[in-house]
Amino acid sequence: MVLVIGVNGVGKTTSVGKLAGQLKDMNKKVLLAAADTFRAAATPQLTEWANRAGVDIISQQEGSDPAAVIYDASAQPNPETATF
Ligand SMILES: Nc1nc2c(ncn2[C@@H]2O[C@H](COP(=O)(O)OP(=O)(O)O)[C@@H](O)[C@H]2O)c(=O)[nH]1
Ligand SMILES: [Mg+2]
Repeated sequence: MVLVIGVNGVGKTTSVGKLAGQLKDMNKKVLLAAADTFRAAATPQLTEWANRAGVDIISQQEGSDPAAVIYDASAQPNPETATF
């Protein structure tokens, strides 16, 4: 599991998108968890990166509990999918 934390605008989402693509190229099974439920459009932005990289993403609606998103993602059946 990779947890990405940082202040607004430092490039977290971009870096996560790039990492997801690289890990996918390494034949890793990647699952993104969109736990920034606070900032407007954060989830659609990460979803676009997931689509570009061709990896799965778990998200909930804006304003939901970030911990619930992480819980959902960590509860996925295949432990190899646990890359955030
Ligand atoms: N020059 C440059 N810009 C970047 C880089 N990574 C992200 N950005 C830009 O910085 C802005 C914020 O990036 P974002 O990934 O949304 O940041 P987040 O708020 O931490 O998720 C966007 O306009 C990105 O295109 C980088 O490595 N170099
Ligand atoms: Mg972001």
